[in-house]
Amino acid sequence: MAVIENDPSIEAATRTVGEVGIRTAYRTCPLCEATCGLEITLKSDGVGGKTVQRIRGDKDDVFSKGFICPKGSTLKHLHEDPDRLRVPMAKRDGVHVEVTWEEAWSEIEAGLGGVIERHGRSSLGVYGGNAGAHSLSSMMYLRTLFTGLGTRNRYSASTVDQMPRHVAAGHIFGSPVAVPVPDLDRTEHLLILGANPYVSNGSMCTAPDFPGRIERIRERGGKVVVVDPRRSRTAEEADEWIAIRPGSDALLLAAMCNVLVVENLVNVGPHVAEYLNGLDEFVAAIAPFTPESVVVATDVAATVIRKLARELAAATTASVYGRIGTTATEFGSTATWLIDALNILTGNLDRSGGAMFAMPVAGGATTRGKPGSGRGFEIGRGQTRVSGHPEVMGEYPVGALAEEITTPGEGQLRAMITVGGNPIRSNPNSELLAEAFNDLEFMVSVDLYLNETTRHADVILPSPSQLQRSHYDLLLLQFGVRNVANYSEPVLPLDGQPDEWEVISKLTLVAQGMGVDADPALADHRAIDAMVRSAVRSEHSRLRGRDAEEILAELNSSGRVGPERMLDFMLRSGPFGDGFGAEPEGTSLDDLLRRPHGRDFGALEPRLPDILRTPSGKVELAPAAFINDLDRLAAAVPGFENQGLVLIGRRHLRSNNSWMHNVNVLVKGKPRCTLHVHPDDAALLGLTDGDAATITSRVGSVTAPVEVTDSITPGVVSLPHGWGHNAPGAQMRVAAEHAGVNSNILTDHEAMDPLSGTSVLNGIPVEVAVAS
Ligand SMILES: Nc1nc2c(c(=O)[nH]1)N[C@H]1C(S)=C(S)[C@@H](COP(=O)(O)OP(=O)(O)OC[C@H]3O[C@@H](n4cnc5c(=O)[nH]c(N)nc54)[C@H](O)[C@@H]3O)O[C@H]1N2
Ligand SMILES: Nc1nc2c(c(=O)[nH]1)N[C@H]1C(S)=C(S)[C@@H](COP(=O)(O)OP(=O)(O)OC[C@H]3O[C@@H](n4cnc5c(=O)[nH]c(N)nc54)[C@H](O)[C@@H]3O)O[C@H]1N2
Ligand code: SF4
Ligand SMILES: [Mo]
Repeated sequence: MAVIENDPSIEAATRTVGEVGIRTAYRTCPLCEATCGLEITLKSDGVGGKTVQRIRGDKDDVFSKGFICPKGSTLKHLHEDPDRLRVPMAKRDGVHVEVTWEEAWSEIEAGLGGVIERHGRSSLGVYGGNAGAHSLSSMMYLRTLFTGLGTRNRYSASTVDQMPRHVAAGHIFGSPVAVPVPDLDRTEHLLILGANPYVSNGSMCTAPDFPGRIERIRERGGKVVVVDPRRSRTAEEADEWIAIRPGSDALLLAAMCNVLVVENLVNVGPHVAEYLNGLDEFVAAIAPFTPESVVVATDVAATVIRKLARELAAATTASVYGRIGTTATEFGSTATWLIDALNILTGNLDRSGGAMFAMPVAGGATTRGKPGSGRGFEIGRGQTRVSGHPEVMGEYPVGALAEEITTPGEGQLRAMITVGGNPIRSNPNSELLAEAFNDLEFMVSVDLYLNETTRHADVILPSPSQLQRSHYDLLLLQFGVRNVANYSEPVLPLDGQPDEWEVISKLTLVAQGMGVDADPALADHRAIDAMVRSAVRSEHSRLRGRDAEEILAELNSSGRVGPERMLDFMLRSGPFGDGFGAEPEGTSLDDLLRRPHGRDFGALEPRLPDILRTPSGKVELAPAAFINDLDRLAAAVPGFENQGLVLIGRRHLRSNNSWMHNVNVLVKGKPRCTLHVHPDDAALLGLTDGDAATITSRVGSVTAPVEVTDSITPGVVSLPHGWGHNAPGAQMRVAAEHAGVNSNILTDHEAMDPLSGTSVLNGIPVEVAVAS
């Protein structure tokens, strides 16, 4: 990052206040999807070293305006955590020891090379974790790794998360990233299903201070309704909480659509009607789903279902929003389609106060290519070897990963690479997966820690800490509730460690067989060259017909390389960019460096029809995939009726999936990994608060302390995921003292939404008993 530090405009991003050696830096928090601006006070020791003194919300941040959660200030703790890896680790006789980068790369070359030689490239697998969505390096270079490996065996946390959201967007709008987000700042009615933004701070809807934005809906006389099997923090703050049986949201949503049709409340509006396909087919398909037909399955009264639909139709503007409680379920994709359908049928798609599309400042799939139509979306361009699960967005379901490793035959996975993920805690039936990982011939991880997953790796390559890296939310700002751009430069120096993009790039080159001396800079030069040349050739690019050499020369004149150079290109060629001279007021990396609090490009604006990439150039309301799935949905109704106890997940504000439990200020206090049980169920099961209960599912069993609470519906129990930090050989000392149990011992790798390959993490049949 030396190049960046020599840039004179850098000084604009930092200011020296009062006392000599104290400096304030501004950066976006990369920990969750809220993209909060942080104000970081740094103290230099006079001999080149810097320490973080304080981190608080940046009140001048154009998007977050000072909002911050308790995790944001712990970037300091993460950086200083003695357990965080700073040098590569290699396994010697089953124990990880520190090695030099040279040793690490040689071992990787020999290990991966050996597997490729013995079994071919189809024996390589790769898993990209959630941390990649929050890292500029990963966003820029992981795709090259994925393709460079020459294997189709790609897996990611998307199939334990938001893949149904992409599948719905893909079929309806033609692009899997054409994701409508609730226009939080202008809506008068917000219906939330299976999301708890007071705790998660929002997901697939980038909105710093989501809670404040919800409060303002109510302040301006609007209404907020939450559908959740738990009276979550968000439900508590809402006007209304509707308890629902886990996994049954698609039925509720179908019945709401049915009510709109039957009661003549459908009003698509002229703007969307012009581009709408499939309304008649949709209406016919939804006809059997009367409110009465779903009451027993959903546990929601028919009167309530009618009221939910009528209120949605009557609101001046409204938006329906669903998250993990709707996606990581058996009908995740179909439920997400029905959420979009409700927004369409009530005239709320693509209008102010409804469900709108962001215009990403750095561009993205929805700003590139021909506007208004495209090739559309398909899945199944490949199948998993063992069970024939279809490919979705270039990857396979994580539920299939273990069997792909353990089942012998042509194409059996023999080596794995994980980047920024902890699948041994986050994936279903993670014990089975752990056993499978033991069976691998070679494994490499890129991570910050020696944890439950990376302890299986032969070599672990550390990424620098969040504060040592630059940042731009390339992915999350595609789902923003405003069009915003914010670039953060590294706050602390790399201390001799390679940057994350260099690690990922070099790993790609070594895996490609280019040798340990391969220079990531060369690959980086080639990549930017290809990007620029393709843009000047593209019929639909702003740079069409421009001189590629001239643009490359201009990019290079800054001296930037790596993610910064690519980001500069994306910003300048993006929808708000300076177009390399065409639009002097437009943005660029230099522009953002002069604006350490970010640049706001305003509220969302309608994007139909340009955002569409369907072959028809229409919004497809009745894609065959979903219409056909309604039979499966109807057939599931009796199963809900005779259901025993089911398990769902939950999150805590002071936690972040599996990996921030080594920060003492976040984990101290009452244990959080508890089983929530309703008082009626507790009485039936003979459990009292604080007892240890054994929870058993088809695939596994864990014992956790019970927390009796009426915030959960009878018949449902809840355990958070990401715990169980007692794995031998892991090196997370604080986390080990607050180990908790791993809820994914209970989730079933075979249970998935067939349309997206997403695992069912909510609504797991379990038995609960007093621990013996
Ligand atoms: N039962 C159940 N299971 C779930 C869920 C649930 O609700 N219930 N939620 C699912 C969801 S939504 C998700 S996204 C997944 C997450 O699944 P994963 O992505 O597999 O797991 P995380 O816990 O997010 O682990 C992140 C990993 O990245 C590392 N890391 C952190 N920062 C960086 C970085 O900057 N660079 C690199 N290279 N590594 C870094 C951490 O040390 C950790 O090992 O879990 C899923 N699992
Ligand atoms: N503090 C914190 N913030 C996070 C994370 C974290 O671990 N901790 N993880 C981040 C990640 S990776 C993600 S993907 C997001 C997730 O963001 P959210 O989806 O908002 O996350 P959750 O808090 O798990 O909320 C899901 C809600 O769905 C409910 N639910 C469970 N099953 C069902 C069901 O069948 N139907 C309905 N209607 N509701 C159901 C649960 O009770 C829960 O309240 O959060 C992100 N932010
Ligand atoms: S909500 Fe918390 S963790 Fe998420 S970006 Fe903001 S400060 Fe960071
Ligand atoms: Mo997630």
